Amino acid sequence: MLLRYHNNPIITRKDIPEIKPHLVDVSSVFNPGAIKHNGKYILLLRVQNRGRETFIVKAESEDGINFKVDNKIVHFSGIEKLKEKVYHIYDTRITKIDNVYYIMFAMDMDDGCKLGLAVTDDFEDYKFLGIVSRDDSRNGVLFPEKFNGKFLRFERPNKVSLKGGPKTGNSIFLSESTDLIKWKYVKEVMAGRFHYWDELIGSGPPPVKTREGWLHIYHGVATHFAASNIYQAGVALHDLNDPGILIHRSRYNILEPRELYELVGQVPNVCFPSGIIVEEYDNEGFALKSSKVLIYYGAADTSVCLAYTTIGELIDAAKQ
Ligand code: BMA
Repeated sequence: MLLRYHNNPIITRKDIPEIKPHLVDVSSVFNPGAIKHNGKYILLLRVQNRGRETFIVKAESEDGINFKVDNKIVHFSGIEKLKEKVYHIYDTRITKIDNVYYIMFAMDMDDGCKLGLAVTDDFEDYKFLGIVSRDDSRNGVLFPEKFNGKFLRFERPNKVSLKGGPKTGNSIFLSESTDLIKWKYVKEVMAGRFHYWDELIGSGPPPVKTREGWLHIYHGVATHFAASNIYQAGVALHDLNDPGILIHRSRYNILEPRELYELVGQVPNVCFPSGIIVEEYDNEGFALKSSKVLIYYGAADTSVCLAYTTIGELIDAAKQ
């Protein structure tokens, strides 16, 4: 359903400049957060070196396709003050609220994976705001506006353990906060569909406001009785006033590993959508049905890819 860019992948390990001492001859680049800032397309890339250490690096583009990767590593200032050890920061999701950009990410710590939050207004200086989940959780995505004075997010508590693997999850929760730091669960909004394409699930990019509801792209994992984990993308629509209400959810995935760069790599069979850029909104802030949509995804935990669609097509897919 999504249309792949014909020259995928758009960013590979070869596009990452040498940033000594950490990034030399890197292994992979994938799962980027995405947003438009001052007319430019910005990606926050997840880059892994041969020590399996993870770094976030910014890339910038005029057209959303040809990206120039920065020659410095993003530093979330203040994070160095944490007493706990942070092993990895990864899978950034970017949301603009009131003219600043919030970046939510996963943090691998000794007591599991936590959600972390940082803020920037220029993609030059980033401030770490804190660890923002008590439980083991991943795939935190902020809504771009407040609801009755409260911030909302979807997140995916990690409560399921795959054989031999880390904790993962099969349900997405809505959570709320007044200060962005302390969060509480409101309710479970979506559960994995056992035996189908989305047995385990987690949000993809942050939700998009449309006239028909909040458009929510998510990833689903088919586990094939532990034989193989296939990561695909799907789409759902949630009530505009109460995103805890799921209105529609795609029966079929909208993107699945088919191309060689998705089927083969450091982790095979992965399409992991993490960034979305919607080109046109109306003057009340709703994405236009006719608007072009760019979806950035990690392919096989190895490279960054791009796929196109429109808001109208995503809505139709959610209703199928
Ligand atoms: C998930 C996350 C993603 C990754 C995917 C496939 O659990 O760790 O970052 O892309 O697995 O390995």
